[in-house]
Amino acid sequence: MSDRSGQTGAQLLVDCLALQGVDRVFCVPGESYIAVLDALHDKKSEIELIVCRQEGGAANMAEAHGKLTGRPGICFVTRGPGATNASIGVHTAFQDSTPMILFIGQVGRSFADREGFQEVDFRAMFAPLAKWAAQIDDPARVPEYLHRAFQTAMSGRPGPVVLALPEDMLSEIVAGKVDLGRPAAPIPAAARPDQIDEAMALLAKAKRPLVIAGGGGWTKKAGRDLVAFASRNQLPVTVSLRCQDYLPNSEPCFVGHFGIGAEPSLAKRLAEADLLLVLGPRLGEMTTGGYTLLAPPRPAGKTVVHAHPDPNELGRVYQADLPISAAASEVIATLADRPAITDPTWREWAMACRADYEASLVPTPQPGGVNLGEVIVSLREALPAKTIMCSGAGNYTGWLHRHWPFSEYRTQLAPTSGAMGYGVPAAVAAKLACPDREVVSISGDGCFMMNGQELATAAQYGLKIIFIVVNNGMYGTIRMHQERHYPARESGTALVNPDFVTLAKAYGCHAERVEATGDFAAALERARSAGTSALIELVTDPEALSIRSTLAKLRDSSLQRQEQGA
Ligand SMILES: Cc1ncc(C[n+]2csc(CCOP(=O)(O)OP(=O)(O)O)c2C)c(N)n1
Ligand SMILES: [Mg+2]
Repeated sequence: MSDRSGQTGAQLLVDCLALQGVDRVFCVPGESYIAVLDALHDKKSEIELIVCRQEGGAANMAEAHGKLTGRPGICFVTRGPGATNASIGVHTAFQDSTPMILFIGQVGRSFADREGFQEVDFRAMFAPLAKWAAQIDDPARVPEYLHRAFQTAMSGRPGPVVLALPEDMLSEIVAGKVDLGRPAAPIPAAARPDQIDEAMALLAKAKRPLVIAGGGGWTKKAGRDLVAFASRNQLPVTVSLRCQDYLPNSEPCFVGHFGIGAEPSLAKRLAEADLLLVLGPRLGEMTTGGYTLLAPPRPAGKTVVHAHPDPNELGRVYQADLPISAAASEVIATLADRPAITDPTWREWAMACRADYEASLVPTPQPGGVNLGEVIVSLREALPAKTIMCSGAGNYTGWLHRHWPFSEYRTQLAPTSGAMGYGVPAAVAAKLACPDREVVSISGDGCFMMNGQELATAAQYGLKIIFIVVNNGMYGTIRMHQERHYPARESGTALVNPDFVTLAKAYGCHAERVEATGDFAAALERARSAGTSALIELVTDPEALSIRSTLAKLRDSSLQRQEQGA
């Protein structure tokens, strides 16, 4: 209840959220923070409260909101069980460099450290998962913590912040008028001009340069600047895992992405390149083929220019010839202003890289009635280029990543963290943030069941999303690893699924099952014209194990290898 002689910690907190421009928060309620829910009741016209069905769903939605908007996605959950459920979204925000703030209701201060009901030390629990994890013990300091949380989430390498809120702190009244502080804003971190000179000088000496873009803090302008810089210098541009929407894939400079298991042709180009211009990504396990395509610390025969916003990342694994501690967007803007290199020697190399990429776009034959590659081609023929594609983790994503040409920044919502269960909640967050855009969620049968309950959230808020479930009756990715290492010994990867069509109908969706590629386009049209969300179940053959191999082929080659004692 509000007290006109002062404000509660919870009211201050909600006022600070409004000051920071927050217009939507995601939650699963808990008795530990009902004072915040009450304060939100007074701010309904400014801040929309989205109530979810599981904290994993809520945290993923907040993470997706942060990805989409560049401002921290906000999630409220309760102590122990709520926070542990929500931790998946914090991990994804950390790995994906997404601004996000998770608020956790906590036991009252007078119970602290007694292992009160559901009490966990969240500073310790989230220490390796968040950029900053703290607890607000004094309601008068709420504005200070909130400002720092927003600033931290967006500055340098963006990421998640976790703030624990003791229950009694939230209801304590702070007398008098409290200064709520300033709205936070990312602080630009630019490169020194001489570093840009040096980068251009190194580039001028190269024969086979390759740009790798990615990482957090990207912007639409960064994509435009990158296209301008790369086109002017005829440079081939790749992107790191699930950063495919950083520049329009139709641009001739775009030559593919380092997915989980990069296209062999792209891996070969990485091996052949003599200069890497790394603009934003970390050069992590996925981009480097498990640190084999690029051997740390100084890949032989390669000059490495590495721009990253966090100086702690530079030199961590790879010791670049030219490390630049600056935001990729700033570095690219400056590079784009420099005069073009005259007569670059790598023209043919760049064209060959693009030709490799274009060849990979053509769907290959697949066993079974539904060819997922051709389904993605149907999607791209039917849907607007600005459709937001949301996915989680699993082999099914291989076809999406390969055959959907991303058109502009933030048409892709997918976890670099490789977390399953992301595609459904991300689509809910995307449709809420962008009601005029079409939103498609693609999940495997395994992935879908991890957060499929958020179909109820989509229904509750009247959202019209297309959910595609690729049902191969297994945790296919793990089955693939099994067949590679322990052939013909399936264990723990087969799934008996519910009837997805009936399940979706129970959530109020239009729903259909598709068992032949040729039936998909018409099913998609019916789904798009339905008045509600729609689910299309694609029944795929477990033999269609990945974009590159059938189950039988992989098993046979593994058995053969075993026989040869390799
Ligand atoms: C939350 C989470 N749990 C487990 C894993 C390990 N994992 C990666 S892919 C995968 C199977 C995905 O299955 P499905 O969604 O059906 O896609 P498929 O590989 O069959 O196409 C599993 C279990 C993970 N990445 N994330
Ligand atoms: Mg599956």
